Amino acid sequence: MNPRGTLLRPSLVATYRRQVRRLLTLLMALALGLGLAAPAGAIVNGAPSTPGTFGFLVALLDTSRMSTQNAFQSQFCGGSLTTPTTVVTAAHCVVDQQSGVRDLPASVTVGFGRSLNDPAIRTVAVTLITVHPNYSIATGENDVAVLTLASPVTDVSTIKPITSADIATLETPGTKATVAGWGALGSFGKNFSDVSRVGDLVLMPAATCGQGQNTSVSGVNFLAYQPGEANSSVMLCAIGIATTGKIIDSCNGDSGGPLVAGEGEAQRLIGVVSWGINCATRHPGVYTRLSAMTDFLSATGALGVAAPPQLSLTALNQRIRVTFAKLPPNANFAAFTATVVGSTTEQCSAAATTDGRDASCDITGLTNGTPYIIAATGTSSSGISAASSSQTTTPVAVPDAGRIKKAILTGPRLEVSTTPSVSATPVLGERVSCIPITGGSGQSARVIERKATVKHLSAGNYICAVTARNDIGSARGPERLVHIGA
Ligand code: 4AZ
Repeated sequence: MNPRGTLLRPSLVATYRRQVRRLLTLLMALALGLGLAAPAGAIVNGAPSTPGTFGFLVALLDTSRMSTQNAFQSQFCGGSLTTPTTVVTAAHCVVDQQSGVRDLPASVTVGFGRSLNDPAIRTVAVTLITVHPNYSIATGENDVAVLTLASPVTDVSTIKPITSADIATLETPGTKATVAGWGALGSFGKNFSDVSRVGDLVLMPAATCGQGQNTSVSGVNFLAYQPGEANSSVMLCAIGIATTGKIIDSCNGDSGGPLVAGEGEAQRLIGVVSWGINCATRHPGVYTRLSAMTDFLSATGALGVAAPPQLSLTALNQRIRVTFAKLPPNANFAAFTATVVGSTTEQCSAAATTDGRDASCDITGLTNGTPYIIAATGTSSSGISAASSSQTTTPVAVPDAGRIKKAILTGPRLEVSTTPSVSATPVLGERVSCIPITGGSGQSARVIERKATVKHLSAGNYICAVTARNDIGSARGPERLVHIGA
C-alpha cells in the first residue's frame, strides 16, 4: 500500500507523463478553443527562465517518441548537468513505478536548450543510468539517479551539487532557492511550458517535512507532512509565494529538475524535484536532499571527481591478473592502474579499451602462496580517481599459459599458433578458446605441438586465449582479439 495514500505520487511522472503530455496538450488546445482560460503560468506561478541562465537545466526525452515527435512532446522529466558527462535527475524518472524495472540508457535522450519546440534542440545519448542503491518506490526516499552521457558537453555551464561544506549556508530554513523546469503550469490545467520556467521558493523547516509541524510563509499557512509521509533526512520541503500572493511550486514534468541555492560561484544544486500533494496547494513541494546523497554522487562521478574503477583479480603463477570492468559507474577512464596496497613497485597499468573488451594487466614478480591486497585507480579528464575498494588474492603455481602468436583464417577455420605454456609441474593439457565479445558461448580446440584449429566460428569479434592446466589448476594466457568476417 502506498504510504502516502492519496498523494500525487512521484511516480505518476515516469509512467504517466510519458504517455500523457501529448493528450493533455491536445485537451488544452481544445479548452482554449472553447474559450476557457489557460492557467496563468510558471512552473506553477513561476516565470520564464532568463536566457543565458539555467544552462545546466536539461530535458529528459523519450528516445522512441523523439523519432516521430519533437522534444516538447517527448519530454518527461528534468535534470541537471553537474559535470560535462553527468546529469543528476530523479530515480522515479527512470524506474518504472509499477514493476521497478529501470529504463535502458538508450531509451532516454538528454536535451539541451531553453525551448523544447526549437527544431534545432541539441540532444545527447545516454550510456549509463545509475539509480541510488537505496531508492525506494514505496517511500520515495533517495529519489536520485545519474545519467552518464555518451559524449562530454563542455560548452554548457554545469552546476555543482551541494557538499557538506555548504549545508550550513544553503540548507537553513528560510533560504531562498529556485526550481526550474518544463513542467505543468497548474495542477489541474495540465498544460506544459515550451520555454523552461523558474520559481522562487524558500526552504521549510525539517519539522514541516515529515514531523507534522505546519509553517507559514509570507503569511500563508502550509500543511506539514506527517512522519511516514516524508523523511527530512533525505528530503527537503520548499514552497514559494509570489508578490501577487499566489503559491509557487513545481509540478508534473518538473520532476528530476534542479532546486538551486546560493549566488554566483557559490550556487549549488541542493535538491531534485521529487513529489508533492498536487501542486501549489497547501502542501510544500518535496525535493531529494542532495547533501544526503554525496556518496552516491561521488561514486557515479557526478561530483566531478572520477569514480573508482571496478576490478576483478585472477591468481596466476607469480602474478595476478587485474581486469578493470569497462562499465560503471563512470565509464570515461582513459587508463587504469592497479597497485599492491602499500607497495610502490608492484603495480601494472592498462589503457582503456575501445573494442568492447575489459582492460587488464598483470602484476608480476609475486610470490606464490602469499596473499596480496590490490586496489585500483582510473585516470580521466577530471583527474585520477579515488582508489577502488581493495581485493585480495594469492598467486599459485598454475601454468604460465602461452600466448597466441598467429591466428589465420582459412575458410571457416581459425588456424592458431601459440607459444609454449610454462609450468613447474607437467602441463596436463592446453586449449585455445574463442569467446564472442558480445558474450555467449564460443568454440575451443586442443593445442597439439603449439598449433590448434578452432572450427565453427560464425562472423563476429572473438577474444581468444590459450588455457593451460597442471596439477594445481588452470590459467588463461594473454587475450587476443580475432575478427571473423561475414
Ligand atoms: C510530479 O508529479 C510532481 N508540487 C512534481 C512536483 C510536485 C508534485 C508532483 C510538487 O512530477
